[in-house]
Amino acid sequence: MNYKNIKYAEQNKVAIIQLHRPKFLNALCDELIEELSNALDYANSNNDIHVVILKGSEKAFAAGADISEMKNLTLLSHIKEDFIAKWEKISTFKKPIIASVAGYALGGGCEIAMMCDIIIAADNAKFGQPEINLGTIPAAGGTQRLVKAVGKSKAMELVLSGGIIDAKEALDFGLISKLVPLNDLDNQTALLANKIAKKSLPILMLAKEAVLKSFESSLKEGMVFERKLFQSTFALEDRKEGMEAFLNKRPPNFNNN
Ligand code: DAK
Repeated sequence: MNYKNIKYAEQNKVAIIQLHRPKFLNALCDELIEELSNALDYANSNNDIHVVILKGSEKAFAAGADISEMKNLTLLSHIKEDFIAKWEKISTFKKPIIASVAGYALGGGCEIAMMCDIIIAADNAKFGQPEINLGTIPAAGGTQRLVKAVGKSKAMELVLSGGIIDAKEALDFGLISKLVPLNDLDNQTALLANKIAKKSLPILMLAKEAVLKSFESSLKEGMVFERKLFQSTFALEDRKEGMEAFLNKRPPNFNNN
């Protein structure tokens, strides 16, 4: 695969996608988003891949959508082409995806991190939705997912002021799951990814689907959905294997069946 703006690697059952546009702090140009979307399709099609890590550089996860590309867009061009479809490849990806964030995660960068299932951040990470400073507003979930992650007041503060928070504040508000020293970020992300990758792929995907359902449903609907997915795990060999392995005091040998 020949990518210009990202790097793709596989290690065991983990795909690592690195945003790689260092001159522009990984600003998310159309070509990068297209490549990212293709890499996710590839990771999805490979049944040996159980987990994806999305990362940037030490200085920037991504400093937002590419402002030089955006500046000439018009209302008509937005109406003619719905740019969000390719971005949503991340939020609709069915396998677990971990954002490993160092440096700036601003605007669209913060939004794609929030589209991932888990965010692990280095101590130099900075999060924000500075679109207001550019005379616009977030467009890839920044006004929606941020509220669910940090609550209304903090989300309003960030969206209305364009302010930036550091990793400690992001941890305090629940935007990220773990804060680690920069030099330990890759290691800590890999540890978690490898732990998840050992599980059964279909069960992982069902578990992810069940958790995501909570964003769109009442508790009652979510509970019904969870129960249906729980019941469906009983159609899988891996469910049988998991329980047998426990009772026989041995590690499970999942085969994705
Ligand atoms: N776009 C384009 N270029 C960028 C960029 C960006 N977002 N961020 C940085 N760069 C470029 C800079 O222009 C500079 O290029 P040269 O001047 O060297 O050619 C280079 O990267 C290095 O940046 P700086 O010199 O500015 O570096 P500093 O360390 O001084 O500052 C900074 C770092 C991150 C604080 C600063 O670069 C900055 O404020 N960047 C902009 C952050 C920002 O406003 N981000 C939000 C962009 S709006 C949508 C989906 C999503 C979105 C919109 C629509 N649809 C699906 C419809 C998202 C919108 C956004 O993200």
